[in-house]
Amino acid sequence: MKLHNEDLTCWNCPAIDLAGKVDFRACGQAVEKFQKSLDDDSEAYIMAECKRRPDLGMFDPMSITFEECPEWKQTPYGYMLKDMRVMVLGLDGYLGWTLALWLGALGCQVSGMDNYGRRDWVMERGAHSVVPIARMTERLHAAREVLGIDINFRKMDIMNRSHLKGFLEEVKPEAIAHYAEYPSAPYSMIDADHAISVQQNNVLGTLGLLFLMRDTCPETAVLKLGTMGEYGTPLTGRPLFEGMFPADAVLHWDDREWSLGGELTPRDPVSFYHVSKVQDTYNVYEACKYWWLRSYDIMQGIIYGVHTPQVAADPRLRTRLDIDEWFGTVMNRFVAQAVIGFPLTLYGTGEQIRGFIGLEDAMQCMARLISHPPEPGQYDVVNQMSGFYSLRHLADTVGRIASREFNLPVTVQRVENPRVESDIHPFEPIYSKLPDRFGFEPKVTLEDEIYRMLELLTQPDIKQRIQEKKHLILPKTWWSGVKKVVETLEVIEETKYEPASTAYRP
Ligand code: USQ
Repeated sequence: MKLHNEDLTCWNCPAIDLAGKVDFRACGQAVEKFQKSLDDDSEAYIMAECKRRPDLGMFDPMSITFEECPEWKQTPYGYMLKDMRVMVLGLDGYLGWTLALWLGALGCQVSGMDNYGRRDWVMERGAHSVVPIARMTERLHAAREVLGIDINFRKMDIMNRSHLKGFLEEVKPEAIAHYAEYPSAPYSMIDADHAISVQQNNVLGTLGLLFLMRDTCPETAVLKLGTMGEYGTPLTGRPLFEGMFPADAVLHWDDREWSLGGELTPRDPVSFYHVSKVQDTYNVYEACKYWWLRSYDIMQGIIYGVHTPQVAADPRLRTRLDIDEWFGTVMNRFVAQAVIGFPLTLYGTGEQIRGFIGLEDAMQCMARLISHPPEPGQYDVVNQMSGFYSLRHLADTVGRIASREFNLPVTVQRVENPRVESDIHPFEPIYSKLPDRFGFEPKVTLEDEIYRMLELLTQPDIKQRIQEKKHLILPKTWWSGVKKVVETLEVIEETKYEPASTAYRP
């Protein structure tokens, strides 16, 4: 079967060395020359060297494909550079830790940094990860002992540019996965101090990183985690395209027409956290334009789950799972609530629709994107999700599996919605790029992952940790600034599901 990236050439490869040979970073004319070389047989074309194969000398970067190059080897997710050096920023988080192990298992040389911010912010709110996580030294030790993965980790803050610069120069990453941001909308809405630290860290941290990449590793691709929430939920029902309008989109006004093809689509973020992600979008977009950096801006749907083969290999390798109102995402919260018999908290009508993706599928997408680097100067956007559902559907699915398979009685409650968001809205996300261009096929169904989460969270020690933080489940953070706990609007009576005739197993 044809691999999604086999026809890419050294032009996309991060091992290419263009510095000094193509001065397109400073001068738009070189772009023209390059275009010309693609269009006709004129003498103007780009020559490059390979950092991994200096023996090639100067060569035409379009002349060797990934399939032909011995530095690229086959993996389940496409050709991947041998021992590819991938740096994970925010390596201690829910996604960062999981990705580090996933890439290590694929044979990448993984490095990464973290300031342990997530541990601190969660502790500041009086919460904890209900899946206990080991200290970093123990995690690294277990990764080596259990999986044979050596991770080059540094404790570091993304805002400390001189430290990060030194690390980038030392590692010379061939791809960067950037998760080193605050991930929470409610946290950013607590008060001015929280909103400011979220925007400072997210926006300025990313901006600083872009400058460092320009100066230390301009051929490296950055996979920047954005969010589907950047688009909001436009009430017109306009499709949520993948970052940019498709080529045939047209603006029609006053009997005139203009092409919108390739322009960034409107953003309508839904919290100060989501605003920080929109600001990142523009900063990354500009950096690709000014300096020919390469980036995939990943508009990820709401993530859920606890399972990958690596994090499940040993209790010390597990990734964190938050269920409090600030750091718990809706699915993770519903499953934890079901485990302790807490009525599932639907905000407002519960008819809100969102895109979702399971942890393991998100990791698959990241591996595919890393193996398929953008071209120099290419800023591209993917909507990373495997399906979309109403929150009520999610609550119902959790209820069904929890009661049928785990004999847990489940009640659902509608509570006042502390957020400013549309309760009832159209939703048409477009998410075809990952399947069409990068070969992504979701592997984990909603039901499978809910089942696996229930298996883990019903373990007595974890259940006990959920119980301990039960008082942090009902939200207190109102977008309006009001200070009170939400009230229950309606209790939807216990949903009874007969036990399945045969046990459900993913
Ligand atoms: N919600 C409930 N009950 C709950 C918690 C949330 O009904 O107990 C509702 C919210 O009102 C919202 C939806 O569920 O309509 C999603 O809320 P969430 O807290 O799961 O997710 P959100 O705040 O949107 O943010 C999360 C991540 C963020 C990521 C985003 C993807 O925290 O990092 O960017 O999901 S997305 O929503 O697609 O933008």
